[in-house]
Amino acid sequence: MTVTDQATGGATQPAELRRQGRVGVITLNAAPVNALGARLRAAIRARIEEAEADPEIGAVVLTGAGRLFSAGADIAEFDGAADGPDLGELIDRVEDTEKPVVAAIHGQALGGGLELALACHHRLATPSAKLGLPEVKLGLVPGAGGTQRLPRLVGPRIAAEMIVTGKTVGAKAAQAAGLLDAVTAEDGLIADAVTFAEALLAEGKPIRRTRERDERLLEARDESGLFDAVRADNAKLFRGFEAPQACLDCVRAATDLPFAEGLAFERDTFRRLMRGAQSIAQRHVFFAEREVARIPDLPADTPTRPIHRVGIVGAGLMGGGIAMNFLNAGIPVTIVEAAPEALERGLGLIRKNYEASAKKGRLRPEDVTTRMALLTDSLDFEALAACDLVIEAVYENRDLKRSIFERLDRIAKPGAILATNTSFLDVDAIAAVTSRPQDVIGLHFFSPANVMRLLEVVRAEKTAPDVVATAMRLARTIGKIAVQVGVCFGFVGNRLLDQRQREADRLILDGALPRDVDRVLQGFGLPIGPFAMMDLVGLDLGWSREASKGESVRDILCERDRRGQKTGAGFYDYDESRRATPSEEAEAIIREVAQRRGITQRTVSDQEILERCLYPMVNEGAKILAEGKAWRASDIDVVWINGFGWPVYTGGPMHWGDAVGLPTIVESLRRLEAEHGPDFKPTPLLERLAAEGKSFSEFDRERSAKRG
Ligand code: 3H9
Repeated sequence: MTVTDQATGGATQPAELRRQGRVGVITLNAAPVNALGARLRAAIRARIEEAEADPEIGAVVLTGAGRLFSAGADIAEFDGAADGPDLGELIDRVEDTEKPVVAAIHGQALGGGLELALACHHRLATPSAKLGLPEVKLGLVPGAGGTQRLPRLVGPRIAAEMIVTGKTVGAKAAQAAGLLDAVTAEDGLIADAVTFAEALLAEGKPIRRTRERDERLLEARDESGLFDAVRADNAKLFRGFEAPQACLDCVRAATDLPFAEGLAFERDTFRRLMRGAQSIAQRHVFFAEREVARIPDLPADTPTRPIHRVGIVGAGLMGGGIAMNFLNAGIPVTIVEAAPEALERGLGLIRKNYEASAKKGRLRPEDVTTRMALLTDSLDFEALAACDLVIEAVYENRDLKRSIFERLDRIAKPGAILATNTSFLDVDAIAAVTSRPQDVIGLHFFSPANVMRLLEVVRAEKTAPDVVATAMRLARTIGKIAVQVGVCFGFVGNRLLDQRQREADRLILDGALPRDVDRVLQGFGLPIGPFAMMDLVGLDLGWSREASKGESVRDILCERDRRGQKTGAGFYDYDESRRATPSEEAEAIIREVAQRRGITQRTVSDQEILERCLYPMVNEGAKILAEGKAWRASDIDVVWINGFGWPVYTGGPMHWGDAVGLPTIVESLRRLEAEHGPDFKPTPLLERLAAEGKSFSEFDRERSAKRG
């Protein structure tokens, strides 16, 4: 029986104390990730007090059960008033313990989990362990002493870098930096930690508390400009986000203030950020990205089909990018093209991409060889017969895609999944040309497919549940975040994009300049404005001179060979290094088209640009929900954050809509409808939620409760 069992009469505890000789081993045991919620905090405190009171115990080892040490504070608690001991107080209490405490880390020690370890008197970890303070990704600073203790162990520069980026470090690097005392054997963590604790007892040295160590802090005083340098090195992370600067300020406080004052500064900063809109949005995204994997009508034990080989039809930019995802995950790929030159070009591009990664040190040269060796190319469609999943990735043409599916139906082995990478087309209609619509699904990758995290899993009317489950599982294997969507024009991502594009196109006729629209949307936090985006993609995508009526701005730009960056001109002019400047010619074309259409141009305010571009997206999201094409509003947020770079600190279009206030959006849409027509008509669901004073997140909660 453990010491805890004796104390609790055998009931399972979230933290247990077991004695090994003179060492008390406290094990955190709160599946799945040992999040430091109220019960676990209370249990750790109780076990520490028991160990301290037990005369048989001379030293303590603190470790985690399951696959990791601890994922940190329980994020779900942040929205309410937390019970039990405050995490910061508990961590201070651990540091105060009169017997040496050794943290024994495996898997991961993240956020509050690492902060707990920092307050232990010594730290050991397995070689595969990862340590980090990722709070910044939740719009927070570490709030339980991490910004004060970490610089004392590793110095302010490494600490600032870790805290501002939220990146984890491996055990070896952590040891080199001074964060770990030693790296243990992979399988002998507890035994090594107990031996380490026994040695401490034998040595009888005084306890070494992190808060009392300040030798590494002097570095910041010696290295002026250290914090500016960290900011400059990570400039991208600071754009629009509040937390990274707050993280730097806290580490600076560690170097400038006595420990207790630095700690107080950190706690105030943490509390301020936790209540702020950015952290609320980023926490929403954290949970939304996990919720999205749960498909309400698909039980968790739905069987999946084995995928040993993937076939890809089309070796273009998209097909090649898709292939790389599977090769990276060690899954063999057969890629098929119709013409030898196209196949050659496609393979060359894949190799070039890998070689570029190797050059940048992101890939070992031998990995390039291994990955390319998994790739089989062919000009013969029959080569796809052995594949368990075939993804069609040819250009967006209904008849072409249908004919490919007719051929696949004849060739593919029974049970093979047949997927289309269409962005807009009707997957039901594609499935209907086969004799096995239950095996057909849409897998909509986003360009560049080897980089973008989003995958829309388009479930057609007859797609079998195990096909959907397989797609969701596979997405995880290749590192994508999959969102299950229903069949409709543009699915979720492009359907919202269409709304924005329509308004952007109208706004420039009304008098806004392309650079105004781009500036406002970039200022909002989107990575690129709609016109710069069109120039980047190419204005002639889906345009042909023969079909051009020369009526729209785009038609005329294309006719004048202003097809975007590749021709050195589009909505903007470009120099040799593709730097954009406003274009007189493009602006004259816009004025000309406006005049022809009888539009009197006027000054358009930034607020009008924002509302006209973004409110219809929220409205369309509501329509998608009402039609059941997405399971949750938060799924739509996940699509736009991961597929289009919507700023995560606003939580996605639907969460942002909630933050603006649905009644405000409805009121503006009604006004815009009166001024500009029915495209702005608020959808009934949006009107209802606004009238009932509800938000999309309440809508999600209610829908989920109804489903049970
Ligand atoms: C913090 O520590 C603040 C302190 O500085 C100060 C406080 C005063 N809390 O991701 P997974 C859930 S802030 C609550 O699918 P994986 C997660 O929702 C925290 N729940 O697994 C999921 O639940 P469900 C700083 C959490 O193997 C389940 O666990 N720490 C937490 O792909 C499995 O998660 C972080 O930011 C949590 N802290 O990845 C680390 N963590 O099954 C956040 C996880 O119901 N966590 N859950 O959907 C992670 O990065 C990943 O979850 C981890 C595992 C790498 C640990």
